[in-house]
Amino acid sequence: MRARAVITALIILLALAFSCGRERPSMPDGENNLRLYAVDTSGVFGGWTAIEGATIRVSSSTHQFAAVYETGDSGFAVLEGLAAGTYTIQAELINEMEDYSILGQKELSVLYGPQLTDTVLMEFRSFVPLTINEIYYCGCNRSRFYWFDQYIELYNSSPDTIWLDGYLVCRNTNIPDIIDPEAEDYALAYYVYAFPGETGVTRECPIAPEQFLVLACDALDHTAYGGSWCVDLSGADWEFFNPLGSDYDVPGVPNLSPVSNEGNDFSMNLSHAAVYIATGEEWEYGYHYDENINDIKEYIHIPLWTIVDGVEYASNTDSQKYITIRMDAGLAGIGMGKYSAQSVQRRLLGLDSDNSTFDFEIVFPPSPGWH
Ligand SMILES: [Ca+2]
Ligand SMILES: [Ca+2]
Ligand SMILES: [Ca+2]
Repeated sequence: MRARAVITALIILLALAFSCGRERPSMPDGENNLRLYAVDTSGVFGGWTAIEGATIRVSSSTHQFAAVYETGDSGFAVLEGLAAGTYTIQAELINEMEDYSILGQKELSVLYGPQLTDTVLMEFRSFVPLTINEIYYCGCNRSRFYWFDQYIELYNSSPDTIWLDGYLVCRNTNIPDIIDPEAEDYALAYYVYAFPGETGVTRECPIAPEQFLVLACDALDHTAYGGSWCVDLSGADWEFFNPLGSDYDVPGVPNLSPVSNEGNDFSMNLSHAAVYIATGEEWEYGYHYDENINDIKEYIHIPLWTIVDGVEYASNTDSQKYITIRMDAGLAGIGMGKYSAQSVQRRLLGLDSDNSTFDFEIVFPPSPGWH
C-alpha cells in the first residue's frame, strides 16, 4: 500500500515534471525586463546614490538594437522587452550649465529570464581636448558613384591652442585578416598622412580653442561635380594631397602629406573603417602577410600611447572590429546607407567615452566647420 502510494506520488511528480517541460512557454526573444539603477559615485549628489534623470543609452553588439531611457525618481529605468543578447549600456548625466558630466558604461549579457536587476556605476568624465568631431565618408551621389567629398573634422574643446605639427591622420586596413587588434600595443594603419613640422618642436599648425578644423580629401566645391547633395569643401582648412597619385593639389589650401608609400589619396571606405589621429612622436613601418593578395604588404604601426582619438564606423552592428576596444569599444554610423550624404558627428563637443556607438550620431546634412 505504502509502496503503491510512493509510486503514485512519483508518477504524479514525473507527470508534473514532464508537463512543466512541455508546457513551459518557449520564451520569446523579447521578454526580458531589466531594472537598471544609475548610481553616481562622483559625489556630486553626496556619496553613492542612484540618481533621477540619468539618460540610459542601450545598444546591442549581437543584433540591431538601440534605445534611450531615463531614470525615474527612484534612480532606475525599466528596460522592457529586451531580446536575449549582449548589450552595451551607458548611463550619463550631462549638466552643461554647471559644466560637468558623469558617465558610466557596462557590458551585459541578457539571457532568457523574466526580470533582471543591474547597476551602472557612474563617475566624472572630463572633456577630451582634441577629438575627431565628425567623419563624412558615405558618399553623396549613387548614380555617379560620387564619394570624393569625404572629410574629417577635428575639434579643440580645451581652453588652449593645440599645435598639430607632426600629428598623423591614419586609416586602418581590413585588420582582422592581418593581426588581432586586441593582441597588439599598436594600431595598424594603411593610409597615414602627416601635418607639416615636428611634434612638440615646430609651431605652424594651430587649432585654437573651440575651433573646428576640416581636413578634406580634396578641398573642392563638390556640388559642381557630384550634384547638390555633395559637400562644398572649398573652404576646408587642410587637404590630403598625394603627389604620387593622380591627386589634385588645390592652391591655397595647405596639404597633409603621405607617410605611407601608397599612391592613393586618403580615402575612406563607404561603410566600414576606422580613423585615428596620433601625435606622431613614434611610429614605424611594419610588414604583414595579407592572404587576400597572397603577398607581404607594407603598413604602419601606430603605438597606442600616441593615439589621441580613434573612431570606428560601420553600417552593420555585427561587423568585426578593426581597432582595439581600448581605442573605441563601439561603432559609429550603424544603419547608415552608402551615398546617403549623411555623416557621423559627436553628440556633444569634446565628450569622448571611447565608445562611438554612444558618442556619435548620424546627421544630415554634413557640417564641415560647424556643429
Ligand atoms: Ca586629395
Ligand atoms: Ca593643396
Ligand atoms: Ca561638423
